[in-house]
Amino acid sequence: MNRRGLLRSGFSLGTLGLLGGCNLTDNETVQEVLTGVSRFNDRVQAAIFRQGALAPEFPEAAAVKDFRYNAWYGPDQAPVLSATDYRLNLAGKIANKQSWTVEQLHAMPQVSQVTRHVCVEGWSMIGKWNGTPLREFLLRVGADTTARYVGFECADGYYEGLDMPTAMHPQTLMAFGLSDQVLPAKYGFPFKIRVPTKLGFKNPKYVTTLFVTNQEPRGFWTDRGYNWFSGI
Ligand SMILES: Nc1nc2c(c(=O)[nH]1)N[C@H]1C(S)=C(S)[C@@H](COP(=O)(O)O)O[C@H]1N2
Ligand SMILES: [Mo]
Repeated sequence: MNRRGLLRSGFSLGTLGLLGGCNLTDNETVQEVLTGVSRFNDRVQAAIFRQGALAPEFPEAAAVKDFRYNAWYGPDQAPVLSATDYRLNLAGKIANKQSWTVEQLHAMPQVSQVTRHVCVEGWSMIGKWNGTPLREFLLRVGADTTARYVGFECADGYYEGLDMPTAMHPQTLMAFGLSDQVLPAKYGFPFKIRVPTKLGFKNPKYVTTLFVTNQEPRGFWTDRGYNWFSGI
């Protein structure tokens, strides 16, 4: 049995075993037990995180030009941030908390990446993103990279967090471009955190605040029942 299969069966057997001992009509108890198992699952996944394992990259021709949009509201409601007034706010365990303009962000060295975005809702798509490795940015602003997490707040009220190994992962980008164009508003202008080793919902768009912390940041969809770790 491979590791995934083992985890899966451990999960379901453990869940059944735990549920056997409580009143199955008591919805809240069931929910609490399941949430507890899910949190345990997060810790197991973090423990087996293969440091440095890379998400597959694809030839440029595999990237779609018309990328799919997703959020809990339509593309017309997506926040449109001003290229001149926007500021990225920094908070928490960061030495230089001066805010950043779009111009300053765009001036950082950039790389490109053709990777697959996988949404938990059951679709995936290969896209090409341009951006700066988040790692470079964190080092530039003097982030305490011995802290455990990096958290994000977004212009639409969305929020997410990454464990530090994922934030420092070479493929985790502050993506400023999609399909060789400046990242359009609905895809996250001025940037989206592109994390090819994680599910789509751990890729926050239109980020307005970045913070470094030892307390696990909440996640918009994690608060609604999905696993916090959600990746490799
Ligand atoms: N700020 C913000 N970021 C977000 C979301 C959102 O609703 N708001 N949705 C997430 C989900 S579930 C997915 S699949 C991707 C979709 O990104 P795309 O519109 O670039 O395809 O953004 C993620 N980041
Ligand atoms: Mo998603």
